[in-house]
Amino acid sequence: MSDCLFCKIAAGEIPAKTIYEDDDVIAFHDIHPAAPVHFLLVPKTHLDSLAHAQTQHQPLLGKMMLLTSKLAAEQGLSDGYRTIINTGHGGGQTFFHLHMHIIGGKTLSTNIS
Ligand code: IU
Repeated sequence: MSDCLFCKIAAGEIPAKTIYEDDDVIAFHDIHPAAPVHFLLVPKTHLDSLAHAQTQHQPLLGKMMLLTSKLAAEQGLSDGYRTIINTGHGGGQTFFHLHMHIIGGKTLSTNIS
């Protein structure tokens, strides 16, 4: 999507603090970290949200899930981490290009609301 900032980051048109990139995904540090480590894992293809994913995206979504442990380990999250995908306005999503938050580096609350 031409006016999507995450698409522009994925295309290398806008800089980000990138920690990982391959043909399918890019991961970069969140500009407003909610914890000592907070990065986003973003598919390069534009999907507004998880609710827009279809069967054809299953391998991509699986890849993202499996990548979290590798990237979390590389960021020093040896004691664990949290993954969050906010979906839609009601789910707290504010930026409408699918992204997974990976958060850690402190003991996180067990309250997920
Ligand atoms: P949400 O799940 O849509 O609420 O999260 C959007 C996140 O994207 C939020 O944590 C922002 O700080 C983050 N973000 C960013 O890292 N870089 C940007 O240029 C923009 C948003 I716009």
